[in-house]
Order: sequence, then structure tokens, then C-alpha cells
Amino acid sequence: MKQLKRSAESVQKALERAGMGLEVVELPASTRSAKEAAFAIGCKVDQIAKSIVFRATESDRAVMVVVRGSHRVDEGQVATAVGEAIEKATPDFVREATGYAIGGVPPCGHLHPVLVLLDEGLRDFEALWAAAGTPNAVFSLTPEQLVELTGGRLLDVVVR
Ligand code: 5CA
Repeated sequence: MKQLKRSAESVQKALERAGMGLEVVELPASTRSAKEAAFAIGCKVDQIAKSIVFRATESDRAVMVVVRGSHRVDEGQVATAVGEAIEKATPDFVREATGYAIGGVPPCGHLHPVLVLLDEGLRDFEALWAAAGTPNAVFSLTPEQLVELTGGRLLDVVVR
């Protein structure tokens, strides 16, 4: 099998530790954004599970919100769920908290434990695709597997 890039390999290792049979795929085209990923995979944009990192401003904790590709996070609802104000993380904060750069941030296998919130809307599809460490790597999973893999709380956190 072809050698994965280092960041994609560390996601593959995390998936193996989870023991769910999930596998990282590296694609020739960019999967940096949800739109590009959907095009490269040949799936709907909403089947892309976008992992967006916020910073809880009091505790300095990282909060990851996973939503469907075309959805926008309602930051007010996230703040309520977390119990403190949040702000969009800077690229440096994202890298320090998760170990990955924007465009490849996976929903699991982070450098430090990250609080994960999952949007209910992710349950509308049987197959989802998430980033796997690099802007060319993804993996497919079901919404149930996403819940198990991340230990994330399912709630309504998108703008309607
Ligand atoms: N690889 C694809 C999907 S498989 C991916 O990672 N897409 S994503 O949507 O989950 O990640 C990109 C997200 O990073 C954007 O939705 C945006 O919320 C965030 N982002 C992009 N640029 C910045 C930036 N400069 N600062 C903070 N966050 C950013």
C-alpha cells in the first residue's frame, strides 16, 4: 500500500486505535475545503463533516464543532452549550490544539483532548466524509461511527 503523508498516517493510527475498520484515503485532487472535498470524492457537499475549531475565551479550551458541509455554525448556540464565550480559533491555535493545520483538521486523533460538539444534521446521511490530517486526505464513516469515534455531544448548533 502507498505510504500516507505523516499527518494522514497519524489519523490512520488513531482510527486503528478506535478499532472500527475506518481507513484514510489520499486523493490526487484537493480536499482542503468542504466544496473541494465533495468534488474530489464525488459526494454531496453536505456529506462532508466539517470540523471547525473555536476557542473558549475564559478557559482557553479548544472546542471542535462538526457540521454538514454547507452549514454555518451558530456561535451563540455553541457558547451556550459550552457555558462560556467562544471565538473562531486562529490558524496557530488550531495547530497547537489539534496537531493539524486548517484544511486537514480531523474530528479525532488530536494532540490534546478537544471538546467535540456534533450537529444533529449530520445524521441525515448514511455516509459522511471527514478530513484526515492533510488537504488531500479524507475518510468515510457513518454518523453513528462519528459519535463513537469522537465521543461528541449531538446537538443543534447550526444557523437556520
Ligand atoms: N478537508 C476539508 C473537508 S474534508 C476541511 O478541512 N474542510 S473544513 O471546512 O472542515 O475546514 C476548513 C474550515 O477551517 C473552514 O470551514 C473554516 O471554518 C476554517 N478556517 C479556514 N480558514 C481559517 C482561518 N484563516 N482561520 C480560522 N479558521 C479557518
